[in-house]
Amino acid sequence: LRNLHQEGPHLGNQYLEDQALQDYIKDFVPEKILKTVETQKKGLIELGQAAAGPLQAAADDCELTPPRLQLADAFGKKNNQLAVGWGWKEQKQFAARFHVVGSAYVEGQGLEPYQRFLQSVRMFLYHPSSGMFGCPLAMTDGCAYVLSNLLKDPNLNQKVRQKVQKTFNHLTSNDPQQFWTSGQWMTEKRGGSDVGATTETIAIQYKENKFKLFGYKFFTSAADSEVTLALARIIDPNQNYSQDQIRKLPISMFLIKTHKKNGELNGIEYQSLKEKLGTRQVPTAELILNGAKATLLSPPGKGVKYIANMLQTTRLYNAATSVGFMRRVIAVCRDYCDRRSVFGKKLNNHPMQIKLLSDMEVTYRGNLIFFLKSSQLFSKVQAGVATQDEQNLQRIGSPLLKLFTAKELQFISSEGMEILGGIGYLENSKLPVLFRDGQVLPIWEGTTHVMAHDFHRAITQKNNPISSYSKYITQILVDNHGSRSKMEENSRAKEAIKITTLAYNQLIADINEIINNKTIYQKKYEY
Ligand code: MFK
Ligand code: FAD
Repeated sequence: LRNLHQEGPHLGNQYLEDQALQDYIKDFVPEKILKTVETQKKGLIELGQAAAGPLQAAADDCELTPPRLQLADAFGKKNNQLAVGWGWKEQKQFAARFHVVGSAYVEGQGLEPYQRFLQSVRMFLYHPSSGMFGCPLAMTDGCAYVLSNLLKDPNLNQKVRQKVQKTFNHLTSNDPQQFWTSGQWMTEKRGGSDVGATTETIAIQYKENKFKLFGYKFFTSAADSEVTLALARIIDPNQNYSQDQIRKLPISMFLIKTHKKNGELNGIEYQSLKEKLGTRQVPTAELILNGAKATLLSPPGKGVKYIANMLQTTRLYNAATSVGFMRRVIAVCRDYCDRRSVFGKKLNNHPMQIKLLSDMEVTYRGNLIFFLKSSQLFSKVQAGVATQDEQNLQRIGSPLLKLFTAKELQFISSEGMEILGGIGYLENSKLPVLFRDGQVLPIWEGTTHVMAHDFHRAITQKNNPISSYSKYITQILVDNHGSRSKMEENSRAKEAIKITTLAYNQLIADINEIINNKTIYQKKYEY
């Protein structure tokens, strides 16, 4: 009896096993380019294989060896050390070697309109085996995107340009020794959604474009990053301000290098690491800025507008994580149902189980199409080849994609655990990690309600916004129909088209409700 056991699910090549992904991306990228990106060294096929093997092993270590903070040594000497495990360090090396961030910025190969799109597929494959290293990568890419836009400005101060260029090169490097990550320090003790009202960090100038920052950042994920973008209010040190007056000063955006040349922290003191439901692999710290030297990057008072480019990028990563997690849960569940027999037949022959798996697959496919379409629009915007209409659609679609994919994941990650029965509830089935980590996706990078308001902000800025938005949805459906002839043979795929259509119609209705009644988003999709 001791040797009896159930056959556990197997994880195969996460690119080659995903037929829906392979079918859909053909609609976005010319065949020749796709073939190259699939088969080249460190390409999609190799990444799909790593995600099922060595990368997952490093992710397991990230979970088993969470970061630790040591504020002082045994003798009481302050040392402010943040220690991370082998898996976390390995993830950083891997991300550089597999060009997870850098591939979005390759120039001169004529691939620019597809570059961000193909990089999105990379991050989609990477995230479920990343041990949440996808979090620092999101902010790294977000920072790189902000810096790349600054570099386009011919009037950028020469010294600042050099700093920006050097940092950009590190953030996008494919060399593990050169690769840096970035943080995003916005949230403070009084909150994270309404940063315009809650930011209390102040900045005092000491040289041209150079400031010292003082404040308390309440949530700083990837506290081990080499650089960060941070928000603060510039004050005149010769003036006396009340707290209320400070809160009314405009916000600016700064770049901070977290360590000095001698390895000491740059005016930064860690206070504690957060104890979290999930994302326990990620060092999320509370920290004090006590004279951290920083470079002003935005025009004074334009901090929120300038950091918004970071938000656009991180929200795409958020969606990649949500949809990537959906796919991973489904891969585990489908394989398990192919192996496990109950009441005289395989699980995948029980009608109720088929129905549930189909619902999950259909949800995944709808979200995948939405994600790919949004990535394509972002790709065109970044490459500077998007029409005005496409730019509008990208801006409008970004908050919707983030809120929609994160919410839909919760259904799949919960049902997925039940599909494996009691085993699905066990830590080493790995489904609880996805369940816990996935629960943060609707909250950080802007909650669902904040995304609904952002959508409203975007749509009211555009001319004739509703028709533009409807066109966006229609386009997603039309793209889906592009693969229809292939899909029609398959009844599950037919159902996918039907239900995806229903879901998007419902989404339009929700959006109309937001616009007309100024109410907030509520989930009510009737599948
Ligand atoms: C693994 C998965 C990847 C994710 C990893 C993430 C790890 C990190 C986790 C974090 O959570 S980091 C912190 C994230 N914080 C947020 O997402 C903040 C959420 N709150 C918002 O997004 C609020 O809407 C916002 C702070 C932007 C509101 O601030 P304001 O000051 O009330 O903004 P306002 O006045 O509406 O807009 C200021 C300017 O920015 C406007 O431009 P103009 O000056 O030209 O008029 C806006 O149009 C522009 N703007 C605002 N949101 C924008 C935007 N532009 C483009 N895109 C947007 N989303
Ligand atoms: P609040 O803004 O107080 O929101 C509370 C509730 O009010 C929510 O339900 C929200 O939806 C709702 N609400 C807010 N505004 C409205 C509105 N206008 N209409 C209707 N409802 C509304 N921040 C960083 O800056 N850097 C980081 O690295 C970082 N890492 C994080 C890591 C983790 C694990 C977590 C959980 C958070 C992290 N954050 C980080 C903070 C995160 O961005 C914020 O928690 C998030 O943006 C929400 O802000 P809040 O917590 O202040 O909630």
